[in-house]
Amino acid sequence: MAEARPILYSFRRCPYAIRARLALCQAGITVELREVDLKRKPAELMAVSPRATVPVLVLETGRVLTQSLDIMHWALAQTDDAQWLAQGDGATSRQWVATADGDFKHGLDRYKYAERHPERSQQAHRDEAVRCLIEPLDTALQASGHLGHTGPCWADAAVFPLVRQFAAVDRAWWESTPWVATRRWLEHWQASPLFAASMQKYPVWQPGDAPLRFPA
Ligand SMILES: N[C@@H](CCC(=O)N[C@@H](CS)C(=O)NCC(=O)O)C(=O)O
Repeated sequence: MAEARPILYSFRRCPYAIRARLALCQAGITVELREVDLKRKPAELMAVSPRATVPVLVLETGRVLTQSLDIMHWALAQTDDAQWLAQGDGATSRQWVATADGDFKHGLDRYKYAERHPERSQQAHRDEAVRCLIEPLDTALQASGHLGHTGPCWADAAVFPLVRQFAAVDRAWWESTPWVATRRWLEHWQASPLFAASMQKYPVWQPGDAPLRFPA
């Protein structure tokens, strides 16, 4: 009989789903992954989470986690060998992530889809994102190379997928920028086995499909 596992509704490129998958991998938790087509959300997802954003984690108990940060913290509360929770000073880490998910994401979306936001130039949107996150992040990373006390913490894993998206909008420009510590930090995360495991490709889930394990 197939073993019951938590079910993760996910979308491969979504930065919030990436942070959730990073934490699940880091904690060594295996889930059943259901890749979602965001234009055709499955009824099963809508039934457990009416807002139906991804990621969503449905635990064996029936408890439903609909926020990526809740999934990260749930996973790391099970197993946290590298001390991602303890490494991240609570208030400071929460502030980094709040800025990344708030003002930075606002600027990132407008920089990435500048044609939909002609009220300002693409560069003005990019500058906004740089000012609120990239510059302070670079200062912090110059000191230690990560956001935790003596090593990476959950905030590194939560912020990194959004910075990855930002860097990818104009790779040549990003490579020319002076934020060496941030570029190095991004490269380190992108080259990590954890990220590779988190980015495995899955076909879009259909009801009745055989369960697919994540990580594979
Ligand atoms: N606050 C949520 C945000 C999740 C989110 O916005 N996910 C996007 C994909 S990157 C989504 O599901 N968009 C589809 C929609 O909003 O209908 C979290 O941290 O999990």
